[in-house]
Amino acid sequence: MNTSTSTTQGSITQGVTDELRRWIIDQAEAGCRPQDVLAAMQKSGWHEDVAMAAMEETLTAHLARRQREKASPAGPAETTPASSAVPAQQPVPVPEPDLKGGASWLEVEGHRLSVVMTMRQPRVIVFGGLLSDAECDGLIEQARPRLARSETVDTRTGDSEVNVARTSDGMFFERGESPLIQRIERRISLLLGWPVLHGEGLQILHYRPGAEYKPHHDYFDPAHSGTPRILQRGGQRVGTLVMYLNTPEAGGATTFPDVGLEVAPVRGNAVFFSYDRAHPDTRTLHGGAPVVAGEKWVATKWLREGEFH
Ligand code: PD2
Ligand code: ZN
Repeated sequence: MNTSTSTTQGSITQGVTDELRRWIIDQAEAGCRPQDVLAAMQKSGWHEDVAMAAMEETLTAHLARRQREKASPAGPAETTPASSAVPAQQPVPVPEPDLKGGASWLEVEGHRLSVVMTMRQPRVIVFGGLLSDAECDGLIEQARPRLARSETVDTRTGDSEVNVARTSDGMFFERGESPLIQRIERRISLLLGWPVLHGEGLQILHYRPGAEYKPHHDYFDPAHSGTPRILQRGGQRVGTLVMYLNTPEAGGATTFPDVGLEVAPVRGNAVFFSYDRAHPDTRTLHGGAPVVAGEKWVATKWLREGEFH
């Protein structure tokens, strides 16, 4: 007979059997994505909250066990890293513009833009003139009255929180919320070959002198317990497009420390990068360098694997 290993009186995972815990570990070690494991559990009748808690509890305990085994000389020989409890990272399709023939210009529905720079690993592309001056001004104007101190997603809980690593003000537009937003989202979708519905709402950030965005990855860390909840809304992020809405007097470059790349913020230009796995090996660590003089406005479009809802 299977018995519950949960000892906390009243825990929501009390009904979770050892057999199910073993199955969760097997799925993780086989490389299944957390959202797929969660979906399978829900399909077989587990309530979402219970399934999520069971996954978190099981994988956290499994990781701790492996770490203890590794630390103890008497324990079994460790052949795989402790992080193997986290699903292995399988590459997934990512957004990518059609640059065949080494195009240095592209036209999207009559809007002409330039390809300023491309890099393979990490995949980074800088576009010139992605937005017109009027579009940059329009976004700033619509965002300004709605700015608040920027929040980032707390990957332990899946909630938003004010983050000291980001000293800008920010806001999110709803997807398609105005004709201007619709036009820009359609252009991005056609440019990158990625459905509008897979995009998060546009985020606007406003940096004052001294403000910065410390280096980070835009994908959600699979090792964090809140990640499965975040991934339910369209899966992982697989690409980022940062569009510059003005040109700061000095500073404010978007930096890629792993490869020593700095992209100067120039009004209307944009930097795109993609990541086919939620892993630092993608070398997509990036940050917003401190603004030295003037201010910096950007619009960010994050692209998910699936439909974002
Ligand atoms: O404003 C930037 O340059 C920047 C840097 C890093 C924006 C983001 N990340 C982002 O919005 O994810
Ligand atoms: Zn970022």
